[in-house]
Amino acid sequence: MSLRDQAAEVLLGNWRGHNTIPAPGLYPHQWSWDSAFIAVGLRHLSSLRAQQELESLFGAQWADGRVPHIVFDPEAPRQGYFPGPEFWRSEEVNGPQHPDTSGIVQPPVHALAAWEVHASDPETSRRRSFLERLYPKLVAWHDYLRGRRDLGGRGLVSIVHPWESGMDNSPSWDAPLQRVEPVPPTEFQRRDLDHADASERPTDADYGRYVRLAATYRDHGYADGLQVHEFAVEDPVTNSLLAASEAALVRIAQELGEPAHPHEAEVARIRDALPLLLEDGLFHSYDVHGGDLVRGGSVAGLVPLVVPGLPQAQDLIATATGPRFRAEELGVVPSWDLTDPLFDPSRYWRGPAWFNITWLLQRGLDDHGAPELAQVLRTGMLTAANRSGFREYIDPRTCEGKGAHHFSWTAAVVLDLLA
Ligand code: 9YW
Repeated sequence: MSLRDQAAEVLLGNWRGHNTIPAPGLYPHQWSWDSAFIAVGLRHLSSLRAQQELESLFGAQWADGRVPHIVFDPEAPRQGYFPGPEFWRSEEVNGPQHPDTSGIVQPPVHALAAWEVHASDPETSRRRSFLERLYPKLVAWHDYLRGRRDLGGRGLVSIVHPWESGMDNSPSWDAPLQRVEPVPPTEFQRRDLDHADASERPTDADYGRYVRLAATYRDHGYADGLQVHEFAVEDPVTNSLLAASEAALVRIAQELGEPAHPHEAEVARIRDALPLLLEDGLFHSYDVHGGDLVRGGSVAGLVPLVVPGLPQAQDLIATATGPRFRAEELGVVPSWDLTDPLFDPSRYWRGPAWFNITWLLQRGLDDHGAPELAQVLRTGMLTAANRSGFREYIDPRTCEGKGAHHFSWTAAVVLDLLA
């Protein structure tokens, strides 16, 4: 079977009627940023389904504009995932008619995906008023982030939980997490270890801290403020994807005959604020409580390449191709600095390469005058998928597949690259 057919089989196999699960077993519900990447790939199989993927996610949007990081599938086994609906208790905020969701968010890549989905089949999109219906929801989502999450008052969005970064156990969170008292492992039951090797997953102590942060947020009725959030970190992925998504809103607004200048102004505003996170050719996170950058070598710091007109793009390209990430040589981009002792090639976001991030970077490279390197990454991802199948992540040095099998966004990225 061709790689394209195999990718299609994965995506269609993970379809659940209105949305696609990230992978069977480990991830039986709908995840927010997964759905955005999935929609980008799914549009090459069915523009209708790609639209539904985003519509179902935004159908679970909260009244305050937040888009939850998980929408729970009532049909999935109750005990399949921890923390499930009984932990988050979203119905206490949204009422019983609203779908059960988590209360935290993930990076805002959705407007970018919505534009790509529309652009690949404008006729179906217009016939279904896809953008007309989604646009106000996307605006409310961005307003939530801008309005409720500028916890540092510096014009940048803070994430309030490592899961909100999409890069759950990145070493970037180690220092800010130290303030958080872990919930003892006897008080909750992890489900992820039923499906994956403990050596590839976060430790119990980190998991206990994740549970503490989420429970505190819930117990404050999901109110946002520095007194609620012990963990408040300005993250380059969230902020640069917000800018890239505002750039997509410019196009969406133009398509709909709405004013585009507020979105243009937002792109410029975020681009101007981002250097607060820059040091030594890489963007870093900023720990709001500690009042300092979290210096380290996360691939998150290269993701601002997705921001149109980023003045620091050449510095980032030099860092990406230098000894810390060796992108040109490897053809994929490790999630953590290869020269750092914390680099671990098989533990999740502490070293492995991920397809969604490498996909974002190749787009950014094309936009910033580095099409050859972008092409190296495209070839690298396809070679890796050919060798290892549609795994959740890979060892960046050997391309050995790791984590979940039949992973949706890996298949989606491959479909997009082959289109
Ligand atoms: C978890 C679903 C999610 C991704 C995240 C990834 C992981 C969830 O899986 O987190 O249960 O640990 O880190 O980016 O959205 O694929």
